[in-house]
Amino acid sequence: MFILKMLSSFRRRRGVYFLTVVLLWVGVTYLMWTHLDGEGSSWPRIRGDFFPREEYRIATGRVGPAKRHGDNKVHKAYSSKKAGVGDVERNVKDDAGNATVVFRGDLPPEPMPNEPDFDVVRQLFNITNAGDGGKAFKIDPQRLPPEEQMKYETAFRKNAMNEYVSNIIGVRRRLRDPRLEGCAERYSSAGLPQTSIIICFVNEAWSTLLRLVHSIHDNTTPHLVKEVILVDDGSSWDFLGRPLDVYMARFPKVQIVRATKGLGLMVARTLGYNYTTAPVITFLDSHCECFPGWLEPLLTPLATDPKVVTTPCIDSIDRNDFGIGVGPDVLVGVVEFPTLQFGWRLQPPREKKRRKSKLEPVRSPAMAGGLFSITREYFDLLGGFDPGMKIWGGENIEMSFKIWMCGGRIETPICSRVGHVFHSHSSYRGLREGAFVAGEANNARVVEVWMDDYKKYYGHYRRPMSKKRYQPGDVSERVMLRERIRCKPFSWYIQNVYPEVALPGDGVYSGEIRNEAFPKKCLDMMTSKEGGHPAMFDCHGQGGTQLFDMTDLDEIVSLNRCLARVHGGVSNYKSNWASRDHIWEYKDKLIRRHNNCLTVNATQHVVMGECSGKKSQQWTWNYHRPRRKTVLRIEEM
Ligand code: UD2
Ligand code: MN
Repeated sequence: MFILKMLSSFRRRRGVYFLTVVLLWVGVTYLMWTHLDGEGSSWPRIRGDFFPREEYRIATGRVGPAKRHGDNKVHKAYSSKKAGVGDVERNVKDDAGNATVVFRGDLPPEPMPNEPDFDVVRQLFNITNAGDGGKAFKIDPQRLPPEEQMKYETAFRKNAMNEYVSNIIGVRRRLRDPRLEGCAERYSSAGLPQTSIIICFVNEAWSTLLRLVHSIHDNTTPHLVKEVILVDDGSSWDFLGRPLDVYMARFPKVQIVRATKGLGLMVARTLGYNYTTAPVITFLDSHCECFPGWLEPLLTPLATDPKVVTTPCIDSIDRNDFGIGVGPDVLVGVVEFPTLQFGWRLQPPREKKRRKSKLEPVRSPAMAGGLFSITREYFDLLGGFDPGMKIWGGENIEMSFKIWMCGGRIETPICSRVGHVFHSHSSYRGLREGAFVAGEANNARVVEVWMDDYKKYYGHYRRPMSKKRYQPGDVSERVMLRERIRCKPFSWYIQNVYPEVALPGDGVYSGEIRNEAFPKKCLDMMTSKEGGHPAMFDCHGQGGTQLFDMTDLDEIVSLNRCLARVHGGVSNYKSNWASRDHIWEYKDKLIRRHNNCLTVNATQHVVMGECSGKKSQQWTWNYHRPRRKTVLRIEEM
């Protein structure tokens, strides 16, 4: 009875059911077409016209006038469509008061400034698959017609990199897999914590910024990324406003947070951080490209130890042709003295011995600062970035010191690779007045809070004439933070994390080096320019190029340059911790390597000569201290 009733009612409503089924089918097909790509990614399909073939670039539809940055409606909250965002909003701390979140619309991007005229460019160069795989794309700008040459030059000047070529390569390119053999098997995405990715930018070129976001989309296991937060730190370029919102609408995980005024990179990152919800935070500069498999190795150590901070291997994207040079596998990040600048070295013998295989992560005393993953737990414990720091510089050194001193460590899983454009200069320097002074003040804050009695090794602290370059401001809160979380002293850091350091004036042997045959003269590095030759010079007692330190690794260093034996002579080279040409023995006044001794010859040039013990081979230093037992020397390996 019941079934008969059902059947008759179905017959009556047949038309309605049929229509519903058809509509459903059309809807599902449409959704599948627009939202799934072939690989079953849960991220939306990217329009076909964004594939890295030449044709797509002219196919991008740009219709109607784009609104100018600033005309768009600005709201103080996210669209309610985003689940859970309300909670995040409520958690936002004070500095979020400087932020606005812009609703997305569907306006296409306006033509970019300095965009190449592809009809012209295509006739002159083969631009098909330009830059594909991460390859370089070179063009000779002399062959361009004058108006294109003008764009080429303007774009370079404004971005401190070759934006014109970057635009030809386009907003999306495939990248080869540069990882060492064994990397793919070593890491799995199962059981890893999710990360929020924070990318701060100020006046970044359209193509570099978008290529980064596309590379994240293309080369990341989707479920590992909770959200990607783009923080616009007060850009003034129109296309980074509404057109960027429109473009990013295709990535549901991308959120744009805009500072209403320039905050400087540390505060901007903190602002972005206040919008994150994942247990791990990953920071990237706005001109990076992520290689396949980059994220798992960064997250893996954090899953079991919340105090590990990981940084990828940073490969250099050439600012002229955008070729990504995959660098040596193992580089170690350090902080240089007396400048407190960041630098790279090869791994010292101690680290080489600790690592049991070539795939094992390498530990660094310091990190470059732009690209790293950290657990929310440790980031909070460390007090995040110092809110007293402005614009640019120093924050990476502060992070590095406190990560180690407060119980954690910095390591680079060498299977994680990310490209980064190293600019010819910082393009926002013009935009952010006082960037240079700010960097020095930031350094001074690091020195005051973290370096204890090692302060004196920072150049601007030591030299009274540069007092105005040492303006830490009020650091009391940061000092209290350090006490509260009971971080170790700086001497511990030097002894255990960075014992190979060359602190000017603190070497195993240190001071001026005089030669027995020329008692009024001092050994002088003469120049810090690489390849320069040391010479004998009147002693001036001012340190600088006449202050030499023998490190615990047995290098002889002045002004951050190592005395090196090259082609039978002596020159200065960037210290690297691994080259045997930089290693010396100092014994019985002779500075020697096997049977060759540092010698002043008849024409008073500093050369290498066979050791005989004659006066012109006898050298004396002013100071001597015991060796650090934590250093492993090349000879001891
Ligand atoms: C390095 C780091 C960078 C940062 C800096 C020291 C790498 C590869 N890069 O210099 O992340 O640690 O050393 O401070 O490790 N930005 C803002 N607001 C500003 C200034 C900059 O958002 O006021 C952005 C900028 O758009 C970029 C990022 O911050 O995405 C870093 O600036 P950079 O690329 O000029 O720094 P870089 O790579 O020379
Ligand atoms: Mn950068």
